[in-house]
Amino acid sequence: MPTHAARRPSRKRSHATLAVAAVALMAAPMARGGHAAERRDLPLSAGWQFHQGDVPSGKQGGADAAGFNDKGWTTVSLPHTWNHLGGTAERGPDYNATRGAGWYRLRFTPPADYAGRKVWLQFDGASINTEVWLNGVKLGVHKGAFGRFRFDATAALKQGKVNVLAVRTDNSSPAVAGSPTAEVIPMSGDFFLFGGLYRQVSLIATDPVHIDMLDWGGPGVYAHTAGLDGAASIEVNSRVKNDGTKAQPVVVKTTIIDATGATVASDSHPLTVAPGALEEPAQTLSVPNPHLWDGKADPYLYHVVTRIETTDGQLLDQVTQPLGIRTFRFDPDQGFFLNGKHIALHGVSRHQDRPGKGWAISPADQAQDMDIMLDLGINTLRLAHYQHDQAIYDLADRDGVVVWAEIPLVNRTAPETPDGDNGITTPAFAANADSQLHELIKQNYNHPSVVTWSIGNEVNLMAASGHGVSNARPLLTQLNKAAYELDHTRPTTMADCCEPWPDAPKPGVDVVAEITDLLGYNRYQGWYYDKPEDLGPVLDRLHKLHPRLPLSVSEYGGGGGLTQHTDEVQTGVVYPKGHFHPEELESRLHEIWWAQLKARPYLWGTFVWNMFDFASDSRREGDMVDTNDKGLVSYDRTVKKDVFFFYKADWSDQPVLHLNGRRYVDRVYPVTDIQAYSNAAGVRLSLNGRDLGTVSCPDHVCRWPAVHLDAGDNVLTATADIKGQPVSDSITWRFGGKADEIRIRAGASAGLTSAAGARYGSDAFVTGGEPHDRNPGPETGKPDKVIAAATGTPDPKLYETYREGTFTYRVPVPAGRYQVTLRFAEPALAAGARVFDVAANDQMVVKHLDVAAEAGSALKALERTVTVEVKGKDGLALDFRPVTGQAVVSAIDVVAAR
Ligand code: GCB
Repeated sequence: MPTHAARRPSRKRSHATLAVAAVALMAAPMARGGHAAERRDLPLSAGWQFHQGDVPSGKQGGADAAGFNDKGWTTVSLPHTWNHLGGTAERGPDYNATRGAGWYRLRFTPPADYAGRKVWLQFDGASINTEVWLNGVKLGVHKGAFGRFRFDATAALKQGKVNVLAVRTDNSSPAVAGSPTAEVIPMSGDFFLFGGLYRQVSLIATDPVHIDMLDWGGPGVYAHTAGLDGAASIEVNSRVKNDGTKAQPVVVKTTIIDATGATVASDSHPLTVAPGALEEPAQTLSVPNPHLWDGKADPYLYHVVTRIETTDGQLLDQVTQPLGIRTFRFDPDQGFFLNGKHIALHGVSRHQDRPGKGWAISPADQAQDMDIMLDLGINTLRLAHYQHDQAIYDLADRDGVVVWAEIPLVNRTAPETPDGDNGITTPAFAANADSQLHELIKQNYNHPSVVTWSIGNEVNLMAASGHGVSNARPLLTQLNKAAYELDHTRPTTMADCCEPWPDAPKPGVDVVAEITDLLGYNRYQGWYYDKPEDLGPVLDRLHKLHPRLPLSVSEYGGGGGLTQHTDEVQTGVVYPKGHFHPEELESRLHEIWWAQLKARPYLWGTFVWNMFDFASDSRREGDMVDTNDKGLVSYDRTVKKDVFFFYKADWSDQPVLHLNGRRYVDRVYPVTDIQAYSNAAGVRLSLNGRDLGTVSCPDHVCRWPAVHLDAGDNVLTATADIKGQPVSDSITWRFGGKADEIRIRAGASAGLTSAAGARYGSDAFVTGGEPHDRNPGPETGKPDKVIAAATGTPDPKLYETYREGTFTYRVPVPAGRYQVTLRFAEPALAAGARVFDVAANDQMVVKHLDVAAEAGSALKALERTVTVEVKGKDGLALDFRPVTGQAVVSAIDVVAAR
């Protein structure tokens, strides 16, 4: 098992402090003598009747009507979704990706003390469009799957009686003709939009004079640090609404309390609110000697408590909000500074779904996610591609994690045309993006963890892939302006995929850089395009292009299947949308990427795509369906992939020692490299008790090359001493083969067992040439390509891949006599186009071979078997030397001649 140190005591302390503060906050209003006027909040979680699909509404007897018979519906509790997909090899019987209407109905009796008060229905998030009726009276419609929203339920509510709440949610795809979501962002994206009441619903009672309940779902109290110079000057802007019929003189009492609950600043602001009026008092409070919110080093939290009292001290309403006093800035050359100190922000992006539950996750799930991310050692988090539940922003505040928050403007800046193109930005589309931006900013304004608002992700992707023109700048400019108006304290950002280079402009694809204050680039060098080593140079070029723009890498990542393994990374072909995503490749890519990112101090932040595997119904790749497998952790959160420990070794201050390849147990080759991730200076490895030596771990990667495995079980034990603490990790591999039998599948990243039961490992032990695979696997959403099979063999799959060029295999077999079988199939060329020799330990064994000529045509299997004597310890060298064109080989069997 890997060694996991207990959480640092300092974090434990901050949890304890928070608990004390919470008790103090709840106790405060009661100490004033108790009163019916206090705000009440009743979660409506249990006892809902649910129906998937549509039922008539809007006429007598419809499902919106109080008297509708919903007996046959299913009883559910919130949070809830009907959708179910992702995380499995095949779609199971409970697979449900239906998009459309889902109805919910609830009977409830309001508490007695709600009588005579304003009553509100609050939805913490419902997907995508939500229509709400109370006792048959329509309260309103909300469009957008992620923000909190409220309706005034006072007039429709029946006190002391059973009330009937009816809710129609609709997560129809915007792409369907006439869809009610056609102008509701996002238009598309690589994530599934789960439907339903997937967050909590509650019934809230307030006094008619209240801290505005209808301010874009926001708290109605907004605090920011206006000055920090010895003392902190905190400006608090509140919204006080009088829904009563009489003018009400009130005192707006705002206090700032510290983490122990002690008041450190207060201000009272008397005013009179006319009936129907909204007052917006601004108060400035001074906190002497402020204790700063200093990221993970010290995430110290104050709270702002705003009370609306009558002039004789009776409480009418109260709101408590987090306050972190801090300054931050972004520098285009030096990155991010918090409270004047540089912090290299490194972290992940996260989606909010889980297997079985979809988006309907619990507070415990949120806390577990944050715990796993903290264990990894993140100090920044991109909450992609939309507003997440309040719980996760609260946790980020508590734990000092710096947050990138964003709206779901993804892939497109306009509704889709019937041809699937990016269309024209309609007023309703722009208004919806603007309203989701209002919700995001208002609802999260007070979280000290949030440092930037993102107004979009890859908005010109469709245009860049040939689907219309992006026409992104007008909408982005408008949203950027709106973000400033809502919050002048935070810079804006966005994530860009597709900026054309100045020397290669793409008609119809806007350059969107330099609209927002900051920018993130989503980069997939070595996964979707280019080579992994290209990442750094591409970023340098972008930095040069935008020298005053602080840049981050908002996404980088590659897929990793837990059941898919390769013997030697990057000797075979891996298709990003193919069925084989070996875990080892994901690890290796991150090693290459991270070395480049770490060396570029101008980046203000880096965000791995993605923390967890997540559901995406357009995917059928790696070892799963409906799943994006770029997570560092499995969809169900139970498996930390090897690569998790690579980052943990660098980012966390816990001791890390993790042997890689723990899921590739049944080994095919008798000789293999062994690798561990560790932050130890040196790590010792033993195999079945035999010492394999101590190695250093440059960049946290420890390697023992060409280790000979034993027959049967191989217990590998790594040990180290990290800062005086002994740590160890142990795994067991099995080797069921023989030391003098090696079968190599050339050009392939996956191994294969032949029809006769012979086990081939993935391409290995080779230098030179290029791997090729004729079978690219699936393209998104389409059936797998059918390719022509090689004939004349019971194993056509073996001939789908090949190595081509001038290359040498050094097969690590012990001295002895071997039968060497070389397997070929000419991939495409006619006789005469390709002729080559093969030498075994410098002796010519195949001369002037023309595979197409000898087999009769291309795609026909051809074998050559030779007997070779191997002397000494260096094994067998097989040189493939072209005479005309390039050499090829599809498989090599080296088997002791017995
Ligand atoms: C991206 C998108 C993200 C995808 C990711 C991927 O650039 O922003 O939503 O999930 O690529 O895995 O392809």
